[in-house]
Parts: sequence; structure tokens; C-alpha cells
Amino acid sequence: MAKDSIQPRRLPKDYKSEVKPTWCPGCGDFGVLASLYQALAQLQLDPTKTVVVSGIGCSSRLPFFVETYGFQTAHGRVLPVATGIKIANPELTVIAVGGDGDGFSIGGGHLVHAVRRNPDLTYVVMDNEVYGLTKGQTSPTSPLGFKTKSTPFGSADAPINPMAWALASGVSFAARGFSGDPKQLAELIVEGIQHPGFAFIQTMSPCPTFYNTFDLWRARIEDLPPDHDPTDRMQALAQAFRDDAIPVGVFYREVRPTLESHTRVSAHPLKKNGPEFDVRSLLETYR
Ligand SMILES: Cc1ncc(C[n+]2csc(CCOP(=O)(O)OP(=O)(O)O)c2C)c(N)n1
Ligand code: SF4
Repeated sequence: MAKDSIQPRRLPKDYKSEVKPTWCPGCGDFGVLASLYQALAQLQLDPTKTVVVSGIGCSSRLPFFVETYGFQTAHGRVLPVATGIKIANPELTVIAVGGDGDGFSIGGGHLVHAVRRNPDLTYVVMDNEVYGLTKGQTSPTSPLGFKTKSTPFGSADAPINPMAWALASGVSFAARGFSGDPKQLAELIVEGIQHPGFAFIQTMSPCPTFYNTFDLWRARIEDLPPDHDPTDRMQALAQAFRDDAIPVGVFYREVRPTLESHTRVSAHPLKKNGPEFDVRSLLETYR
């Protein structure tokens, strides 16, 4: 092999783009970004075959800071677009990212259907229990009674439980991490990317500007019990409903057919047909 054709081992820093993160100092999303760089380097993913897709929010700025292909969609629409990318070219590694508002409020309907379709992509939700970008309104994971400018008397809505929701919808991989522990989070992202199917990774990622939960969460976060069986969905659900602690680790995993493995579009990846491809010939295959 010619000497100059050998690709040197990529380091986490090699996945940094020229765009510097614009998050507030101390934002939890820095830890998630650091974990993603680590995970990409650990897997030696080719930046030209990797796509990071997001919705809208502070957390959804993340694709700008990663030296891969990237796409920022509309608020709440990360999963349909990520699924479409994966179907159009199954050879790509697709990583979807966003916030709890993006993923569980306006995009909530998409989560359930992405989970049951099981496309082979990884979805990292940076859950800060608040809307950061729009300056601190309640999100679907905000606690009952949470006082904000838009809820001066306290939120009247009980929070959803994203982990239980994903598990009950039939997710094939579910994990939870904490941006205050980027090393563990990187391992979870690696496992999620390696999982052949939809990997849901809830990341507790505090917003110190509008709802500072760093110390509160750090005191409550603990690893899943050593005897936790990640092949047992009911055990995973029991862990998801715990209110004495915030367990982190791999809650559940199973291998089942992916969306790409049984859709007709995957037999006709758009990429393989070249730039002059006439989409009418693809539509003919649906007759
Ligand atoms: C269709 C639409 N509705 C509302 C908004 C306004 N908006 C932008 S980001 C956001 C919520 C952000 O919260 P979250 O997704 O939790 O991300 P964070 O900023 O906390 O990371 C909202 C309501 C929008 N951009 N588009
Ligand atoms: S407002 Fe909150 S979520 Fe947004 S960048 Fe600042 S600390 Fe992070």
C-alpha cells in the first residue's frame, strides 16, 4: 500500500469543526459534545460517511461543531429527516441530536413512530428539563410546579418519563447518561452507534442559565444495579420509574429487524444512482 494512502488514526480533536460552540459557559451540552468526539474517535468513523442531524434549540446547534456532514432541520423534525437520510443511503452512520422540547414536545409524535420502525440510527437527547434557546419556559420534562416567566404560579403539567415512554413504545436500545460524566456517556454513545437499530440515549444535560440542576442531579445519579438485566424490558421499565435515584447505563437492548432491512427504498439507495438520477424511475418501483 502506498505510504500516503494510509489514514492516520483519528483523534477526538479531529472531529472538531472550525465553528466554536456558542453555548453559555458551564452548559451541560459541552460534556455531550466532548463525549461525541470521543465516541467518533473510538469507532474511527469516517467523517464523510457520518451525518449529525438536529432540530432547533441550544442543544440542536451541536452539528455545527462536528466535522462530519450535518443538517439542522426544523424544530421537532429531527427524527423524520434522520430516518430519511438513513433510508436514502444506509451506508451512512446517522446520529440525531436535540433537546427535550424538540424531541418530546413538538417532536413527541415522531419519537414513538421512529422507535417502532427501528431505523439504524442513534438519537441523543440533551434533557435539561427546560426550553433553553427561548429563554427558560417549561418543557415536557420540567417538574410539576416549576416557576418560569410563562408559568409564574408554577407549571400545572406533570412531567413525562422519556425513558419509560421509549421503552413502552418498543425501543430496541435505551440508555441514560449524564453530561457531568463524559467518559461514561462516550461509552454509551459508542454502544448506541454499534447497536443495529434505533438507539435512544437520554442525556441529563443541565442548563445552568435557566434551570441549574448540576448539583441536584449529581447527588441523585447512580449506575444501574450490577444485576440489572438489559434484555428484560420489564426490569428496564422498573428502573425507569425509580424516584429514589436517577439510574444511568444501558437500560435495554434487543436485536430485531431494522427499517432499512425491510423497506423497498433501501434496495434503491439514491446515492448509488448518481447525481443525474431521475427520481421517476424510483417512483415506478412503487406501482
Ligand atoms: C415550529 C417552531 N415552534 C417553536 C419554535 C421556538 N423554539 C425554538 S427552540 C424551542 C425549544 C427549545 O428547547 P429544547 O428543545 O429543550 O432545547 P434546548 O434549547 O433546551 O437545548 C422552541 C419552543 C420554533 N423554532 N419552531
Ligand atoms: S441557555 Fe441553557 S441550554 Fe442554552 S446554551 Fe445556555 S446553558 Fe446551555
